[in-house]
Amino acid sequence: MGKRIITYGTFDLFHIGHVRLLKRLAGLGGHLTVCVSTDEFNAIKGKKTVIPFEQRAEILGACRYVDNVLPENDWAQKRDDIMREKIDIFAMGDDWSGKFNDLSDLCEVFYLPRTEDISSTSMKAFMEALRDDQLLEIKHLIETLNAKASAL
Ligand code: C2G
Repeated sequence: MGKRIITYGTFDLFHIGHVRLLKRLAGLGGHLTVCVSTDEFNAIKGKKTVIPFEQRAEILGACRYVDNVLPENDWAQKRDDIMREKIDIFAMGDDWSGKFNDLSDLCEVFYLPRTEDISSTSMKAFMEALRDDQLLEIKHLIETLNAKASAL
């Protein structure tokens, strides 16, 4: 019976950084629970997501490294979750390093290195940029067509 692990996050635009974290966490023990931030909680975190909670939770449930998916509704639920789920290890990416050490009376607390050069935020920015490029291309096309039309 391996150790029981728990982690928390938004997991918007599921990407390789998320996969690598979950794979490493699954390697630490025998059972991985992921608590996914609800849309309401993300509003509290000041995070705007692209993918709604139900789909983010379903995507995580389909991940081979994940055994259980729970909603994360607020900052304060971690202690109750750890006790109820009989968690041995709480782990997060190291952008949270030190932030949850108060949980160390309940379980081991680990922070794992983030995957560089990928984030939901950068993916959103890339998509926004693409949209601007496309708009610019359409604008030039319209100007060309207008120029041709007025030359007729
Ligand atoms: N992560 C990572 N590498 C990345 C991006 C994210 O390892 N390139 C990790 C983060 O460190 C985090 C997890 O993936 O452990 C989920 O990241 P987010 O969805 O950004 O989670 P966040 O919004 O930070 O929410 O109560 C804790 C919060 O809910 C964490």
